[in-house]
Amino acid sequence: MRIDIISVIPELISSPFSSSIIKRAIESGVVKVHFHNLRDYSKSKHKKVDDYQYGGGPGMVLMIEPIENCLSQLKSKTSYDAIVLMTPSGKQLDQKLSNKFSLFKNIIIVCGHYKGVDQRVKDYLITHEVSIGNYVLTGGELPAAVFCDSIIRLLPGGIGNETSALNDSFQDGLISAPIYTRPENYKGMTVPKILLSGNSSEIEKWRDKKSIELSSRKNDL
Ligand code: 6GU
Repeated sequence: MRIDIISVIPELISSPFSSSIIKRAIESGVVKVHFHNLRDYSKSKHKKVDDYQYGGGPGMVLMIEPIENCLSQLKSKTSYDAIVLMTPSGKQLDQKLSNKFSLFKNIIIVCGHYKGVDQRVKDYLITHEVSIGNYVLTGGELPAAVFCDSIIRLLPGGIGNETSALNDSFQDGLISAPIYTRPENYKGMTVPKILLSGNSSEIEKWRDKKSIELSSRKNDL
């Protein structure tokens, strides 16, 4: 898979890609991530990428021109399955959306910033708008890193244990059951007996029951 990420602050987004599973996936060639600084695609003297909004109002708006320049340059060399804008008004990310994107070969992610982007970017250049939840962040960089992480860990060879991603919480719409490791008894806090029983069908039943309980209580504070 190839992911191109366009941002006004590319350094804000690159660090999550230099550690752990994501780093290994990149090193093994499972995914290639390219970062592009939007300012490099501005044709103006001062590398301007944003401007005031027509009709008045606070905040700066990302202009269409540098975004279009960057996209057309990328599209002239590679064919893309999706061009995503990270924006709080987009479709809320969930496991199903990550699964869908993990099947794509090449994608572009544009990070929104400031007040937002010129509507014509959404109307003419973008294929999907994605949000990571109902709260506002200062830019689309952290959301893009979250989105990429959730995609990359699903790629074959992108995660150590091949079956692990399929067993994740949410893959079946449920939270995984509680998990424990040694010691069996830590200062009086014990591991549920059933897990030590060796009875795999009973263990599976217990896990299913816990998983349903946890899922129904997930949003209780
Ligand atoms: Cl994608 N962008 C911003 N700026 N804020 C967000 C978001 C995206 N998703 C949730 N909040």
